[in-house]
Amino acid sequence: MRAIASVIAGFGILILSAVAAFAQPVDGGLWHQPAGSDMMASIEWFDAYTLWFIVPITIFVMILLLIVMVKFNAKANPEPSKTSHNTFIEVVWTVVPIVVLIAIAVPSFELLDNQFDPGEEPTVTVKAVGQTWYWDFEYQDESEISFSSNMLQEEDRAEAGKEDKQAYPRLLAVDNELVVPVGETIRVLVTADAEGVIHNFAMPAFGLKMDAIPGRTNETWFKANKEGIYYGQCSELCGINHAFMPIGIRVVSRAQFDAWQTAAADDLEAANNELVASTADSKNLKLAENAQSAQ
Ligand SMILES: [Cu+2]
Repeated sequence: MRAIASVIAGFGILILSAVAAFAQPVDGGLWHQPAGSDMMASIEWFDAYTLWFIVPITIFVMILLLIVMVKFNAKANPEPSKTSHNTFIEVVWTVVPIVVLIAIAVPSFELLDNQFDPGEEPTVTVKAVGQTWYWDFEYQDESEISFSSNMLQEEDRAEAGKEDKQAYPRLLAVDNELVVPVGETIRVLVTADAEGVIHNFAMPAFGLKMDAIPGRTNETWFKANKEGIYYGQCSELCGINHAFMPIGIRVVSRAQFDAWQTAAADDLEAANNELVASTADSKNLKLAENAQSAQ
């Protein structure tokens, strides 16, 4: 009963967090986080699509096994059949798997290809460098903004204006989020400190996961559908503080992004504080809208 209750609660939180656009893991969550990009929506579609093959095949094989166990055990069937060939069955069990594999391979390769090629020129390019144990972000444009992003310490919450634990969850919130504009293609160059170890830059809501390897630059991209704060974590076991190097991406409007970039070139902390304050306002607004529509 408690398990069921926690699953239901998990869905509740999932829906709530989708409304407030803070993508993060939830207690008792069973499924993917709500998709924050078309790429993630495609991955979810592919996940459901393959289940249409996996589930019937599993049930079919189980039924065959049960028939064999019941009908053809030594007791029920003491005189075994001496059949060694059956052309029809052999054709069927060759052709059907080929058809199934093609039906899975075609959308799978398409998805894989899309993950490497956004199909349009990115408007923002950011380099993400895995350090032991935090992330460095460097904007590859004339703003030349670069900063480190460390996990938010509990004692720094008040000063950072990040007391809201839904928007800034423990162990996921960071001091400086990566800021990007909504609805635009963001190129991410992923690497790791040359003296360091392998990390992985991952953002579940965007269907994003890329190894950060010292001495090598991997390229990936994402396009966020909705403004909000999205959380991911280093996803390659990298040492003692592996669990404490979260990734926070703040998706804002183009106007907010331009204002932030101009301000951040001078004073990153002031520019970030501005965004923290504006998100608090828009969140209150959203909650107010929900309360109204519930009435
Ligand atoms: Cu790690």
